[in-house]
Amino acid sequence: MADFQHVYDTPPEGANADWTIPQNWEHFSADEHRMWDRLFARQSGMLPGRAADAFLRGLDVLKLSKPGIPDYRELNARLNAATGWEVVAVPGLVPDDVFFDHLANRRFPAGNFIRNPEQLDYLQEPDVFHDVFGHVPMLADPVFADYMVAYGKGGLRSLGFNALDHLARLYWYTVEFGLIEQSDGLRIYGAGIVSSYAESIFALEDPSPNRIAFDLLRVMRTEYRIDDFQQNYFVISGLNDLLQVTVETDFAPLYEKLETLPDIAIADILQTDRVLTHGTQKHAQEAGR
Ligand code: HBI
Ligand code: FE
Repeated sequence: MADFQHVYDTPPEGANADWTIPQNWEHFSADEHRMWDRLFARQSGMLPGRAADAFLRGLDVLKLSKPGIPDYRELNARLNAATGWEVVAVPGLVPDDVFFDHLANRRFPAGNFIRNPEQLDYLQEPDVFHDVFGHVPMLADPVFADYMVAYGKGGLRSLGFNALDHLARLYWYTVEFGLIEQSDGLRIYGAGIVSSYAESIFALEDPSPNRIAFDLLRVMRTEYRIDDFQQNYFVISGLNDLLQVTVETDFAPLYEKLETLPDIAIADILQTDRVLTHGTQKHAQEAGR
């Protein structure tokens, strides 16, 4: 985390105790709005046939095709009407407990800055495009919106079990890098994929990664990296499954069991996995990883 520009261990100047700040939409420059439009045009043009139906519906319901960085006063009126959620501006990454508390209360924290042209394809910190284009459309889906609340509540509980790293993997392999099986094929619902041009193609079409059926315990054992494409993608068969498993599971015994089980490396396949596509791991080998 050290090399992030926007990480704070106490609320920065002007921020509230929960790290929120005014979006101050008027402060965005024409260049920053143009950067949003450039990213939006590139992504929205390539997502039909790749993004999950729920994601595409969310883009439409929230009218995110309107040019420029969305003004949360307008965006939240629509989002609130859809699922009771709202987007709140934050300066950057916030502490886990603050983050979970926002999610548990139907508030999605969005980084109040946008990447510069050199960071077009990747930046490690979530900017407003990653957060609002990547995450917010799915929050307009009632089932996914309830999953995110359940996740936030689970996150707060996980802190008491010192089980954050296991729970963070669930977030990583669903909310950030999740795939879903639709009747018309595999689709993307994870924000980290859907906001990335290259990874949207890699995750669905490249022969390199493994694509494995989602299993809660298996995912919570699986390590991840934040600086490269994933080598394992986990596939749910429906948003309801994700919500059910999160709401119905008693995580306390799960955390105890996880303590006795070894982690799984990022590209490994287990005998018990239901493998949808067995990857070549070409991407990993080429890069000498
Ligand atoms: N803070 N603003 C912000 N956005 C995130 O996505 C975020 C965060 N803090 C912690 C965090 N994500 C992850 O550790 C989650 O797995 C909890
Ligand atoms: Fe994210």
